[in-house]
Amino acid sequence: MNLRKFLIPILTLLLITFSCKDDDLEDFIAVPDRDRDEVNDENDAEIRSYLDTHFFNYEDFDFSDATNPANNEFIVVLDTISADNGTQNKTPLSFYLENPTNDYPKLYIKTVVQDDIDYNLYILKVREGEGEEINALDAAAMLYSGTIVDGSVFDSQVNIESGQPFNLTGVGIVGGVVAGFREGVIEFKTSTGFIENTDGSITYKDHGVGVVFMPSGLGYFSLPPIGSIPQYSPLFFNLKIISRTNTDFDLDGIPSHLEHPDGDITGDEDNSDDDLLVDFIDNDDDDDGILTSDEVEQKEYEGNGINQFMTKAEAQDYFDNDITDEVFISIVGELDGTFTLNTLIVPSTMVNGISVPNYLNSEVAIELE
Ligand SMILES: [Ca+2]
Ligand SMILES: [Ca+2]
Ligand SMILES: [Ca+2]
Ligand SMILES: [Ca+2]
Repeated sequence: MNLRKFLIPILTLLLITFSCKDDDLEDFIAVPDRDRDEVNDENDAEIRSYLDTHFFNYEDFDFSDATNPANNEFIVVLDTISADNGTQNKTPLSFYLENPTNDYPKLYIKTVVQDDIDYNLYILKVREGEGEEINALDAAAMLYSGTIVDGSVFDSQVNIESGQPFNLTGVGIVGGVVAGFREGVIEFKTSTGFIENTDGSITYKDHGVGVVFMPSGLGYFSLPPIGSIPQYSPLFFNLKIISRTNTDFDLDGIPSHLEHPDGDITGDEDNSDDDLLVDFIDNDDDDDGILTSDEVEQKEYEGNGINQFMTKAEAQDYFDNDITDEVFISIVGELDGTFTLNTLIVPSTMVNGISVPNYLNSEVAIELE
């Protein structure tokens, strides 16, 4: 689970730094990081060359009917185009990049800005997924394998039951994932559920399937985890996106993704009181001295309470369009087949003709019972 360990090299570096004598320290510092722009240009060329010379097993996927159950078992396999193995007539990956259509498969570039550099993140989308959209502040569960350009695998998760969902964004000492991974994952949607097979195993259905090709600037750059990733190496992640869950880093009852409506997790736009903490890590968003969790009411309905809704989407739709101040938060399935519906009552007050939640209005400081 190397993705979670990306903080460890930094920690190791600090330990080395602080345990070195002055002479050693000079030696150590004598190898500065390479220039990020220069590395990015090299990495991008390397990825483009890979896309020109490799194909994927597109013949094994039914693009005429993406929800064909047979597609649920599909795993992307990348291979070299070569006369030696009889694949000289295969369509290179770069074909989809250069000939964009509305049909799948798609290969496109997502520009991700980090360290003042516009990085090219290449997204191969075999199937987008039929389930829920994923937010950058969510936790997400997925099957994946991570490889470097020569195809060697440095990390993988092949069994969803054995894995915990990843926080896509790190907060404080809780590590997230590398930026390229997060920005790739949120391009897909989740599964719509699973099928229980006769042998008791589970097959997820209609999940997002694809590959993310990232330059090292969106990966580990000069500090890969100890193991098989060279410094400055582009990374490829082969993904099957299964599910998403809310996070609530500041424990104020408002899911993190509802606290950054503009979607920019690094900007200061989502900081209602303009203090040092953006809303999703601020437990008193309007700085009125009353915790956000005391200005909203968390509600939970079990069993019969949600019988009127057949799906999450129906429940969400109901509360989104409801005239009350009740907001849909989540439906959590239990092992016994029952569900718990979580909502929030968000009292609000009219300000200049607009309804503003009390937890975002420092003029209204009413602590709920
Ligand atoms: Ca929160
Ligand atoms: Ca704040
Ligand atoms: Ca908050
Ligand atoms: Ca408050």
